[in-house]
Amino acid sequence: MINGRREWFTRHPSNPILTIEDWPYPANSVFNAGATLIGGETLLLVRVEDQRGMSHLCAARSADGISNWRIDPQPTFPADPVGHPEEVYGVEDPRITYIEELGEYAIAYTAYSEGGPLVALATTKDFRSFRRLGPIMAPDDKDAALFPVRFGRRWAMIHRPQAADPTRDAHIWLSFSPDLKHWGDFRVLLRARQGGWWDARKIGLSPPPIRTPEGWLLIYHGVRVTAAGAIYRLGLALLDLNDPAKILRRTDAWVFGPKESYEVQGDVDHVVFPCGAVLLGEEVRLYYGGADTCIALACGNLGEILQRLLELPPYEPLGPPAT
Ligand code: BMA
Repeated sequence: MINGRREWFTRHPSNPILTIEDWPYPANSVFNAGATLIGGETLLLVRVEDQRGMSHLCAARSADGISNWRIDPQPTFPADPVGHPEEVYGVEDPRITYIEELGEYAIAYTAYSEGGPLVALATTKDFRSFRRLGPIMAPDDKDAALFPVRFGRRWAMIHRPQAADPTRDAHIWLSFSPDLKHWGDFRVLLRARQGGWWDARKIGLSPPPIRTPEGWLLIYHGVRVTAAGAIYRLGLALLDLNDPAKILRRTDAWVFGPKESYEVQGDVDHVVFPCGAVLLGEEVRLYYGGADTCIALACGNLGEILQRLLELPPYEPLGPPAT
């Protein structure tokens, strides 16, 4: 209990579970890792920021998902600015979805292009060799992940476009594709709130949507801009299992926010930023970047989370703000 409130996610006592001290080669920071299960192990595809300020991805594997990480001795997925000019300033924030129909993992990641961050896609079977599909959303767009199944005949993806005009709000969008490469039928899925809300003006998907018997569990981040800088916290939504455009529930209060020293102080203070979650039985394991500097783990119970969400009143859509 915190302030009379039951916690949705509990921090692991060995946090932070990975820091730059663990890295086999020099770099600045490790954070915002994608996560998945492969060969009975947990694999994190870690965002590593090098000492020039640009990021690449590096795989870390562990039998228990907490300790004894085996980290690739070199970048696993370095940016390829020659073959893929959209990666000129690096690759960031991967979200991994296992697609059973293809027998492959799809990685939606941010490619930092000359025109700004955009969404790029790659697939892999083993996190050793990768096939790049290239950019799938124009800049600025990030915080993307695929659903693991088709709806009808189409793949679906969540992402977060952002207008160059900073006075415009950044909402979470849903889009569809017949072939994973060509995307369309764009629509706003979840709106940022307004005014003093913790998730006012700018929100984005955190880990990929999690399939549950009650619907798709969405863990998203909201950004509160204060006089001292931004605060990144997390909220939850539940989407209809057959129609992901339909929102069933959304929490009002945030469910997780920066509190511990490794979340409050780092390269970017007051940030919790998960890009990956794995489901081990009923346990939801949330792997998150702390203050853009380290990787930490928080766990929640899926049954309890769903029960608490279903106790909330049905979702009432937020209209566009009155002008
Ligand atoms: C967001 C993303 C994340 C980062 C966060 C806090 O816009 O770029 O990669 O963790 O800001 O700096």
